Amino acid sequence: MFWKNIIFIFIFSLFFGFRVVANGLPDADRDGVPDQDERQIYYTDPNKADTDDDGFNDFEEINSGFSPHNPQAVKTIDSDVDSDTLSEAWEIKFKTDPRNKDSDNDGVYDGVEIDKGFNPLSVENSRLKPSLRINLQKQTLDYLLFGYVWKSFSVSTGKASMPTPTGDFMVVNKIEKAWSRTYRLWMPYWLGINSPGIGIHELPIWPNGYREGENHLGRPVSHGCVRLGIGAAAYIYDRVSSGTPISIR
Ligand SMILES: [Ca+2]
Ligand SMILES: [Ca+2]
Ligand SMILES: [Ca+2]
Ligand SMILES: [Ca+2]
Repeated sequence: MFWKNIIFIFIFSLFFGFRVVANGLPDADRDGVPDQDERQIYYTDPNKADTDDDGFNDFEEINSGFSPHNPQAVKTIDSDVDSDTLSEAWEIKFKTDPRNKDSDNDGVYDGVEIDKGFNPLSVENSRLKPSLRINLQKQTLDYLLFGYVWKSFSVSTGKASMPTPTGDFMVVNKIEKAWSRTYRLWMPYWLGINSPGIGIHELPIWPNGYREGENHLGRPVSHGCVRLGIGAAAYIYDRVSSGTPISIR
């Protein structure tokens, strides 16, 4: 059976001028990674099976999570060949060039653009479209890009008697310093969601300057809102807009 397949592939290759394919797509160096993926996703050499000359071909390295650009045995998640603060694993997800600090040549490094919420493949100031995921059990808020967790923060959600609603929501308004008439305190970096009276905001501040609940993060003690720590709230506020989806589970 094995030899029958080899003979078949040989005859097939003769007919098609030795054009080799992977997953039905052209694969010039026969390493199992199609030419177009080598050019557009992995930035490996489509005409050289072992781009980094370490004895393992690109297909083997990519599929076992090792860097095809680094001759050392380094995982893509730990490899940053171009020192743009973005690991190769993330470069693959964003389809940025792991050998080029600034894939779109707009003067801002790939890792910096992504962390600031901008598209690293566009010289226009186009924004990435993040989503938020709140886990009530773990008391965490995840900030996701392309469905992957880019940042995760500790939160305080509603106490048992005033639980945070669960389901799929979205951001409906943003107020840099919102005032709660009910509780008479400030809620910095307010992100209202489409559930009445519920939002995501920084730890509240009383008019006398007292900051509520700095030790509450990680515990469900709020009145239903999702409280974020100092720094974390501003980070999220700056990167989401009306319409950003939020999952609360
Ligand atoms: Ca190939
Ligand atoms: Ca290699
Ligand atoms: Ca890069
Ligand atoms: Ca750039």
